[in-house]
Amino acid sequence: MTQFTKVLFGAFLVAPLVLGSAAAQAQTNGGFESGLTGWSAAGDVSAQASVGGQTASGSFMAVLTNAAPSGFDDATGLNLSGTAPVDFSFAPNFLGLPITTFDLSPAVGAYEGSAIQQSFAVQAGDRLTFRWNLITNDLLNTGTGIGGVDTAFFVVAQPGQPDFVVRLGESNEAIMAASGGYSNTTGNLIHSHIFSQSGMATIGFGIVDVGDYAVSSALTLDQVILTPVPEAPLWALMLAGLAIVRMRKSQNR
Ligand SMILES: [Ca+2]
Ligand SMILES: [Ca+2]
Ligand SMILES: [Ca+2]
Repeated sequence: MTQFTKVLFGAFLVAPLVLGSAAAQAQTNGGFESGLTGWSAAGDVSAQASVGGQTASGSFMAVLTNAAPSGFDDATGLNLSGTAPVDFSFAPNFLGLPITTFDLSPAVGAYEGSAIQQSFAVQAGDRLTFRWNLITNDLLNTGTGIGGVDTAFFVVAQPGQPDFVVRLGESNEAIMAASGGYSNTTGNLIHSHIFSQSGMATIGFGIVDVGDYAVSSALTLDQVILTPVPEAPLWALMLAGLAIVRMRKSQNR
């Protein structure tokens, strides 16, 4: 990777979080039926109909891997875009976060990975749901507790708030059989997040190699849906109005 590419990567990964005050925009293409339109991607990210024997809702889902195009990490064909995962020895930030955020312990660091992110306006109380699946070959350290377990993340960043990082799953939690070059899968799971603050929000998803570069995993994403906070029903507004009128009358006596 050239110095220019390194700088470009760093700028790309940090910029969307810095530009949190950009013009309001709606969440878009959460089903990936328009490919990666509306999303920023780093590393090996592509829209696919299926991977590891798991299929998309609709025609496409996003697939992120930590597999090298050369296939040196375990097998050829697991890198789907031809773009290498981001090497953390070159990239100072990933999803705008320090790499150490993704380390399982100080002794076991994150090595390389891929990510996707999108920014949009939210209201406090809005709910984000998405379908995810961790598909993997990386089961070498099952049961040891540290080292080598690839990890999938979900990140929420909002101006003035600490970044909210969720460890969605680790490769040793994938206990169902997979196919198509992968051994195991967590199966499709749903995650839900409620925004606590109105304004611009950046959401991000990532899959990382931990402990070494070897043995690949994929994170699938689909049905990323923002559901607006329910507005107060009419009767509740009328009751609130009545209460104010009564309060004013009692104050005037
Ligand atoms: Ca879809
Ligand atoms: Ca790798
Ligand atoms: Ca790995």
